Amino acid sequence: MWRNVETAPADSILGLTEAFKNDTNPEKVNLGVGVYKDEGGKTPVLQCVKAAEKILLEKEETKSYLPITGDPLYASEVQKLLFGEDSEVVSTGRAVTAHAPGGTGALRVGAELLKKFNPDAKVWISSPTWANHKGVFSAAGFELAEYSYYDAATKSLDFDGMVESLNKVPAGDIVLLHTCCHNPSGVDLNEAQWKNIAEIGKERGWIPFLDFAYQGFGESVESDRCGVVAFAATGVDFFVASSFSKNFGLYNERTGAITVVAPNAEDGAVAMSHLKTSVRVIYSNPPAHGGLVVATILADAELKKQWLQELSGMCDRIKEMRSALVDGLASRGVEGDFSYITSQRGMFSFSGLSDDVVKWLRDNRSIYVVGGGRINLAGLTRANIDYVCDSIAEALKG
Ligand code: PLP
Ligand code: TYF
Repeated sequence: MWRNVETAPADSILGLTEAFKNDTNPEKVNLGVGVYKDEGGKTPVLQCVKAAEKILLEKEETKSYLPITGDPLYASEVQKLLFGEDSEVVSTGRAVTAHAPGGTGALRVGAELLKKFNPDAKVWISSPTWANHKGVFSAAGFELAEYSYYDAATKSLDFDGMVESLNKVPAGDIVLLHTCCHNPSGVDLNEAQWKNIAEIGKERGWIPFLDFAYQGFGESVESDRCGVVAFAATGVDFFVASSFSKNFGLYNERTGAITVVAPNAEDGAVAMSHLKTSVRVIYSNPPAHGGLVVATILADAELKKQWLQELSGMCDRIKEMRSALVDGLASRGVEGDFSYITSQRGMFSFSGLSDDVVKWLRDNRSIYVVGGGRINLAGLTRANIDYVCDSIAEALKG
């Protein structure tokens, strides 16, 4: 069967991780894959997760199937986190939520549902975007188009270009938006800009699909949700794909959620019925553990407090590394203004490093950066920052 089939290309980011693992240089640094690392270079299990797991181990009585859409407590806690405890979206019941296997699973289930009822729509993605967005929506049968987002010249948001593009998106098409901590650029919209974009969406009649993979990694869980709140305020239909891989450190537990927001609870119930049908034929029902951990933490005031502290600890460490990188380059006399690195948010920064420099860093210093110059700031530590700054300074001297 496979004799005449060409080998598929490997995922470029995961391929970089493989190459890093095989590198024997003791000074090697992985600034590639989007995984949080602590000051010791480890991706830790959060203390609140350990505590919740202890409770679950004691309490667990069965491994029987969860409902198709997962644990109901998980769905309700996810909604409160997404929209805020007092949101009318939560109290009116016009949003429906299903546990999906990771943010990727949530995007794919949402895509299936949209394809069913909007088969001719195009999906508009930001230029640039996370590579797997193209993969997921193409796999669901959608044609893709790009809207302006990042301005490489100013290393900031091209808001005027974005507005111009989104004003031209036809009604019924789907617009995929990164709610915060844009991957790969680290460049986000502010609250006023979100309100503006939400109004355009309402006026033009396109369907917003919000990818929310980094809630709490920008500023706080509250301020990072301002895009979600802006779309909620318009009353239109929209979709949200949540991921708890990063903010709960539950990467391998495949913990995410797809939330469909409808104008009223009756429409929401119809959406939910079709969401169930889609899930049923893809994976039938979700894995339990990650969802139960998240629900246990969010429903318990003490554990939630602990989680928020740990989350802001991760966020603060990344911010510290952003400043250390900018200062380190300046103190080595590297030409150019790198201050944009401290204005970008989340785990990533488009560093502005060329592909030649990226290759030089890998070949000569065992520093792994994704092609295009995306740096995962969480890969930096106080122990490796000088080595990285020295290496970049040398690479840029040419
Ligand atoms: N969306 C974006 C923008 C991401 O960066 C990621 C992960 O890196 C995801 C979705 C998917 O996350 P998960 O690992 O939960 O599938
Ligand atoms: O670094 C990134 O952008 C992601 C990370 O199943 C990732 O590609 C890796 C594996 C995976 C999901 C996300």
